[in-house]
Amino acid sequence: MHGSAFQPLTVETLPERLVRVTAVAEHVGGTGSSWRVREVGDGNLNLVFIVEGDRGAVVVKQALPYVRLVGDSWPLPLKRSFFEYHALTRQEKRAPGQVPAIYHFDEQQALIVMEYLSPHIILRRALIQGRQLPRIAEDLGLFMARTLFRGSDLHMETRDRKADLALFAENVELCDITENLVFTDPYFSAPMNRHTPELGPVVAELRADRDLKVEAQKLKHLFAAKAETLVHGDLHTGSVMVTESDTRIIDPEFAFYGPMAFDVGMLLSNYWMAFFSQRGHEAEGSREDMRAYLVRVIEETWAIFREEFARLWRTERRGMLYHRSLYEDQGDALGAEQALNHVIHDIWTDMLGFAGIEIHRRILGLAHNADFESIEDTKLRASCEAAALRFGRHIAVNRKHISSLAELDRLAKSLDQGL
Ligand code: SR1
Ligand code: MG
Repeated sequence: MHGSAFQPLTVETLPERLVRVTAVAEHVGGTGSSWRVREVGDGNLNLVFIVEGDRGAVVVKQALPYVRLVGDSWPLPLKRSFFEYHALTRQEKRAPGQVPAIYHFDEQQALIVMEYLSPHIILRRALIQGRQLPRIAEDLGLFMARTLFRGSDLHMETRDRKADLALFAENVELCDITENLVFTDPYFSAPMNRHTPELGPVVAELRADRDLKVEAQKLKHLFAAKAETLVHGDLHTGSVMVTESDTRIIDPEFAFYGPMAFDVGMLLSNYWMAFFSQRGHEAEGSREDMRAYLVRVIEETWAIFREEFARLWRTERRGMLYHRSLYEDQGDALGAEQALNHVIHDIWTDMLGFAGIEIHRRILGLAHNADFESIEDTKLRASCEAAALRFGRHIAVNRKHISSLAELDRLAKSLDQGL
């Protein structure tokens, strides 16, 4: 099938079309006719198949020329598969073992054949079920520090970084989705928006909030202009697969050169949304433990991120930024520490802004989170969402004046209790 025009796969056509791809046949084993194929894609954009045979299994992810969630009225370039492939290969180098192994990439067919992660499940589903995964804070804190630091001018040869900046700069349409769906649409009645009906008054309040709208646009400006590192670009809890002992990060098709704080803010905001949704999942018992767990995960993720970032700063800072000739080489290690504190402080401040805006778009925009959507009682759902919206507004607008997560833990708890 190499070199032929793009054709979407189906459960029926996949064996015949992939059986001659050595990497697939080797991992799956047997003949194509004995393969068991399921389509399991539940994301917003792509087809995802699990292919099982005598020897093993693989995942086949194929882009479609449109947004799956909306249909062919919203075309989307197949090239997102190319960006995903190149992001995965870089992430594997920068944070070894934390992304699925890639077995085969076909640019024309926009498909990636990769490791089948089993018995992993999507982190978002695990959190909705009330499962407390012991590894996520450490694994994701390390993943973010390593990929964000090592993809930047703090670490890379600037020629290589600029080449990657140019490569990923073409991921225009996926950035456009984020620019509109995350930073703009939630703040006016954009045609594809939707929200839980009982939220009407809160939504009107937020859309009339001048300070919030200014902040959202400042954050959009940062997102578009701060080409700092190769970000994952869509690092929510639906982009993470987990078991008790393993954490893998998937789906970096939104990757581009953007601000480090974007990935960190998106991930933490999804934990905060999981926190605010717990009240809607208490039919089978209190989720108090789960809320305490999520607060710990947020604190530990940030602490691990900071520590690992600082370690890399001290040991792998060999790019053109904050060059050692200005600090350590002059015996001024303290100067390097001072600069590090400034960099971390900027990430902290911007992370809070991105987190607040991400919460808003998941409740007011097109693409919602199952954490809230799976709460059937719309009155209860709206009360969880309203608390999250208020929290998001607070952290986005006041981000320069928030100094600790402890302060935010208290705020989250009191908003959740309707205080
Ligand atoms: C139209 S795509 C909607 C959302 O799905 C992806 O996972 C991204 O988060 C995007 O914003
Ligand atoms: Mg995705």
